[in-house]
Amino acid sequence: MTIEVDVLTWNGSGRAAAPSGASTGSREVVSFPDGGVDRVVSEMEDFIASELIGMDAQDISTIDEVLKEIDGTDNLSAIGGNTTVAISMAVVKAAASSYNMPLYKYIGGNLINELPFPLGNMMNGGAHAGINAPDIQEFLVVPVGATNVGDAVFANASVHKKLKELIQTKDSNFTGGKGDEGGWIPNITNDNALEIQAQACEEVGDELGIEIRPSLDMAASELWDADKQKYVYAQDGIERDTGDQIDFVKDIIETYKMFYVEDPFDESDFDGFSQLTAKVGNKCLICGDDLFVTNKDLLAKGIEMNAANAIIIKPNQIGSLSETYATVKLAKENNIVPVVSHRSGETTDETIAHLAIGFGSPMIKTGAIGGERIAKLNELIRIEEELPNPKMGSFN
Ligand code: 2PG
Ligand code: MG
Repeated sequence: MTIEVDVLTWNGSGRAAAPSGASTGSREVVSFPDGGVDRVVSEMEDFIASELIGMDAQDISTIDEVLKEIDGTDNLSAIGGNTTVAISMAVVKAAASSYNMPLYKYIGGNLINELPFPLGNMMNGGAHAGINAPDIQEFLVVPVGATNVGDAVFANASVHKKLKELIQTKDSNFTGGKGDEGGWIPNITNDNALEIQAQACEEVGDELGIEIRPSLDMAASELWDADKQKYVYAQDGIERDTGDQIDFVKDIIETYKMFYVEDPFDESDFDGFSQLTAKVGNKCLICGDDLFVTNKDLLAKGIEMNAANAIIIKPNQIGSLSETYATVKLAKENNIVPVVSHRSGETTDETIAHLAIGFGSPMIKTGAIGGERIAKLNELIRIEEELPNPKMGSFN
């Protein structure tokens, strides 16, 4: 279920819809109140709208504050973070449209010209797939050698296609099934998946003449068993304590030259993150998603502990665009790479493509295949076409 919001100004309009997650972090704001979308729409719409009508769409921080006051809870559980974030995004889009400006320019300024590398989802496991799939949630790739977004998007789609053939060589029963984000769901071990992921990157990279690097979202909170104090890899029949997990992830990063690894530890294990980042943070992006949930205070803790060098940015984890921006700003001030991201449950809303560019995020995580993912990728390509002097973002 989702909610779509329309905001009108006297000379403009904005529309935005909220996404939803399957492997959510426990410290995210609450998506919807009891009663869900229906309750928000039937009981709250008039009330919320009547508070906002007449406010200045340019003043997003005040509007976001008012939404929090209307809600009145710490975690937006009264009206829902998906409600507030959809309003917040629609307001900013309406403000941009009132100036006759695209959203990315309204946020990032007239001189903005850097585009994000798309982090493409190739194979799914864990909470984004069914039983018998790998335990690791997302096998991803980044076409780091691409010189434009169009080529980058094509490279990701090509790896996805190549992987179908490679999966068939390992899993003779493979039916072509896909997971929540359009990645294939193979019935193979984590090791086999890592091997064919690397092979596909190399083969397609050679064919296209573009360096493509493998990456992962381990979504390790989903693997963590608090009673056992172990990460449980059901597909492989292996359990790892935190020390084993550090060695395991470090080994994967080194063996496969991973470009990016997200959530290699449970969402409460800042210390595990710090230890891994100290060991391999100079050669791989170690990214916190459930760890930070786009929350500035949690990021501040992570910065203090050197827990990560990248952060996933999902506006609906925190419930407003102004707080999302505050987190991005803190990340950039501290050389933490902000990676604007979709959710597993997406709509065709293309707002995050504009946010990634406007925020100066060098990477966007928005899948590779499927209409709701392509909506964002196509928007990036359109923006690239309209920029006078586009170039790919940089990770420094
Ligand atoms: C993640 C996301 C998106 P979800 O874990 O990073 O890939 O999944 O939206 O289910 O949290
Ligand atoms: Mg994640």
